Order: sequence, then C-alpha cells, then structure tokens
Amino acid sequence: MSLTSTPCLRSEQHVLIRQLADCIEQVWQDNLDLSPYPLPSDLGYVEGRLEGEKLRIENRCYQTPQFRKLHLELAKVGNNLDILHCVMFPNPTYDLPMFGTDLVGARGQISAAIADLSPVRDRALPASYLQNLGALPTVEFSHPRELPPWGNIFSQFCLFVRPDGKSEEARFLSRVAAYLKIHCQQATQTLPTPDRAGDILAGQRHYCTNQRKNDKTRRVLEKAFGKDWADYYMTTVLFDLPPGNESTSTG
Ligand code: BLA
Repeated sequence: MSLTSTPCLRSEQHVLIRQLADCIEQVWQDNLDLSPYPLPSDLGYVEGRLEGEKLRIENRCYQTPQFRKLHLELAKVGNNLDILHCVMFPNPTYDLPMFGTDLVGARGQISAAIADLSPVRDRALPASYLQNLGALPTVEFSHPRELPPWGNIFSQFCLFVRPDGKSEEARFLSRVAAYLKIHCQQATQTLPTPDRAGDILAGQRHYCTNQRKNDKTRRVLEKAFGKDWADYYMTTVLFDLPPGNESTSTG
C-alpha cells in the first residue's frame, strides 16, 4: 500500500515533527504489510477552537498482521502549539511492547519529546528487545525531563527530553528511528501466542489506563472540544482497547 497522499498539516509544523512523521511512515512502509484501518469517517480530520484559536487534528491509521492499529496523529493549535502523537497497538495475540511517541512544540521550540517501547506482558520487555535496545550506543541530552507518576508504564529505554538545538533534535530523531526499526523487525519475526492473549491484553489495558491520565493532553482537547468529546477521543482514538475489552478494566 502506498502512503502518498495530499501533503497537509505537517508542512505547516515544526521541522522535527515533519521529519518524525515522514520517518515513521517510511519505516512502516519499508518493514510492514500495511492496510487501511477503518477510522470513523468524522475522525480523520477534526477542527475545534481553543481560546479563540483553531485546533486542527489529522489522523492516519493503518493495520498489519501484527498490529491491530498504527496511529499517527498531527495536531496544530493556531500558530502556537504543534503536536505529533503516535502509538502502535499490537494485536493481543502478539507478545509485543507498545511503541509510543509524542512531540509537543510551541513557538518554534519542542518542549517535550518522548519516545518509548513500553512493556506489556508481565510489565517486562521481551528478551530480544532488551538485547537490541541495550546494544544501541548511549545518547545524552542537555535537558532531560522528569516523568509524571502515571509514566511508570515506560521502560528504562524511555527518552523524555527538551531537545536543545538542531543537533539534539537530530539525535532524538535518529534514536526514534532506531527504536522503530528494531520494533518492526522484531514484530515481523514474532509468532502469535494466543494462549498469552489474556495477559497481553491486561498489560495493554494498564498502558492505556495510565496514558488516559495525561492531564496536559486532556486539557488541550477539553478546551477545544469540551469534556465529553475529549473523554470520548482519549478512550476511543488515542488509547483504545480492542472491542469488548473496555468494561472489564482493572487499571
Ligand atoms: C506532554 N502532551 C504533553 C503536553 C501537551 C500534550 C500540551 C505538555 C508539553 C510539555 O509539558 O512541554 C498534548 N499530546 C497532546 C495532545 C495530543 C497529544 C493534545 O498526543 C493529542 C493528540 N503522550 C502520548 C504518547 C506519549 C505521551 C503516545 O500521546 C508517550 C509515549 C507522553 N506527553 C507525554 C508525556 C508528557 C506529555 C509523558 C509530559 C506530561 C507531564 O509532564 O505531566
């Protein structure tokens, strides 16, 4: 499947967001067998208003044999806030971690750059991931950031920084590209383990439950679209579970 489509929000966004969006789609296309993911038609492109400024959201979604949903979202608030959000949701029959990344930029500066391969089953990364991620060269950033309490879902490989200047932005980008390549290569070599699906789903549910506690994301969405829509969007688009698995949430 070709991912070429009309160039859109990313052409107006911070260069690091544009580069990461392009990079994510390229790695997906090179490594995975993509097909379209049926997103409700009213959610592909959404517009709201935040403090008098227009909030625009653009979603791209795919699926593959290993991944129930690959979600790349770009958002822009007026000329101020630029956001990239991406999560790869594995099928619960595959014992794979969750890849997630978020870039938030205001007035030309990325304030939050985060990327991780987060553990799911038994809250531990598979041995092959530990080996591959552990073999990457160490990277340093001048402004590491502290995770909020709900961030205990992330692994020891989580990057959370305010990148300082072009060279740190490039360092972040190449690190995320390495995470993505490792993930896609591992995923396509992994066989399904349906007997573990219950444990895997419990781990995914814990990940999503914690991500939904991000007040900073919720606040932006609530101000633009209202409380109910923000809650609907966070639970059905940003951090959803496979159908039929929502009500049994145990946190
Ligand atoms: C932080 N997320 C933020 C911030 C904003 C958003 C405004 C604060 C930036 C800062 O502190 O500098 C907003 N992010 C959004 C919005 C969307 C979004 C509106 O994705 C809508 C699509 N968030 C994720 C994923 C991860 C993530 C996948 O969506 C991690 C894998 C993490 N975002 C994350 C973390 C913070 C953040 C850890 C910092 C939260 C904090 O400091 O309390």
